[in-house]
Amino acid sequence: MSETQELEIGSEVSNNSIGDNNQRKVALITGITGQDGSYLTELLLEKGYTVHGIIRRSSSFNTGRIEHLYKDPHQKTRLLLHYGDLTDSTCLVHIISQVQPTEIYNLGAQSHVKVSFDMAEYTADVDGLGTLRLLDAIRTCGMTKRIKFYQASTSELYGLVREIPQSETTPFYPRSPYGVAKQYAYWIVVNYREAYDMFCCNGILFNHESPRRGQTFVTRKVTRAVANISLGLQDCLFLGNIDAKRDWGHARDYVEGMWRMLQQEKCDDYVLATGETHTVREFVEKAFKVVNVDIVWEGEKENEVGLNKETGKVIVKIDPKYYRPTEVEILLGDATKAKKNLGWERSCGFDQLVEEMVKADCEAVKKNPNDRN
Ligand code: NDP
Ligand code: GDR
Repeated sequence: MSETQELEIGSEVSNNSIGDNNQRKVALITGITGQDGSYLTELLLEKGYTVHGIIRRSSSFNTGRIEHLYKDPHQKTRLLLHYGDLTDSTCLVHIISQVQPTEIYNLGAQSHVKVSFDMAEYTADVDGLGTLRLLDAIRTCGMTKRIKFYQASTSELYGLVREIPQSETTPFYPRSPYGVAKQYAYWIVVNYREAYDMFCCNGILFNHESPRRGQTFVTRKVTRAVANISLGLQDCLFLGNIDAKRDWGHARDYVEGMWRMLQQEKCDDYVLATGETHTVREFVEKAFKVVNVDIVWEGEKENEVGLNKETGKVIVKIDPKYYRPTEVEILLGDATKAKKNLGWERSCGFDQLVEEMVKADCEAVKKNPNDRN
């Protein structure tokens, strides 16, 4: 990325007349370097948007997921990046006033549930107050009636199960500092919608994965380990609670749902989910099956292990260090409202998702065994 990108962005905006807001398609994405940010950027560029992203200053490159979309800002480009952070209100005001977006997607977050127990205050600051800062930046810029706002809400709000499946009307009971911070963000979005008549949506998204998923989330940790083990580069995969159940979809489907929420006449909150739930254990079995390894389980609880059925070698072990102080045992979403109002449905099934992720990791490991993306 170029040091001069902000200058380029400034000139992009001044060259464009703001004109009729209905004709302009300018998106601002926080969290553009993350899994969802990268898929959403692809989608919006395909739809003719100019996309601005906020990236954090980092001592190493953190733009790997959008590298394929990025062009030197000295050339004509519709993807422009700005340094900023959700903990820095001034930069948010500055970027919004410069970019004059028509849509903002707030995907930036400390998004790891387990890490939120170690960094509770920071998680609250970024995931909770960060959302407030962004909404207030819109107000400060006098753009409450000109910007549609998407908030990355989460099925982690449901936490301790009160109802299965979970829908927009299920009561919240978050079980982690991350979930609690996201609950603050959820309600501040609702409050600003009601108080200032802003177009703000909460997308209550259930887990969604892809080959671009961070490697410390369970699905990608598993698929990367399966690739490594099958290629003789790792002996064993260590996991925490393998009986947790999740409703896993593909990230590409979910970013389409985010965009659809902002294309409606009326703003509202929506669940996006597949309506299927699977244990981590099933995910592990399916993933090893893709490389033709059958697993048999032996032992109980912390002493449980997964053996390669053919060789008898232990390839999965439980390590309690990955347990969470409070766990979300089961998530299963009901996306009926999204289907009815947005015409949204997932297109990728569980088996297809697992296969795509394992195959992508096998390819990636063969190319570069040390790659951490
Ligand atoms: P990722 O962890 O892949 O990406 C998070 C993004 O947020 C990264 O771009 C990261 O930047 C950025 N970020 C982190 N801290 C800050 C900060 N202080 N200021 C600005 N940006 C910051 O998450 P996903 O793409 O998977 O998820 C996107 C959003 O959706 C998140 O808010 C997440 O909580 C939420 N969500 C995700 C679900 C899922 O299953 N994936 C389900 C439901 C909700 P960097 O690259 O520099 O770290
Ligand atoms: P989650 O995703 O907490 O649901 O949050 P994660 O993949 O981290 O965990 C899913 C389940 O797997 C269990 N688990 C392990 N998890 C991790 N990370 N590592 C392990 O070794 C391991 N072993 C078992 C967990 O205990 C859990 O039950 C994700 C994030 O993307 C959030 O930002 C998002 O809001 C929610 O999904 C919906």
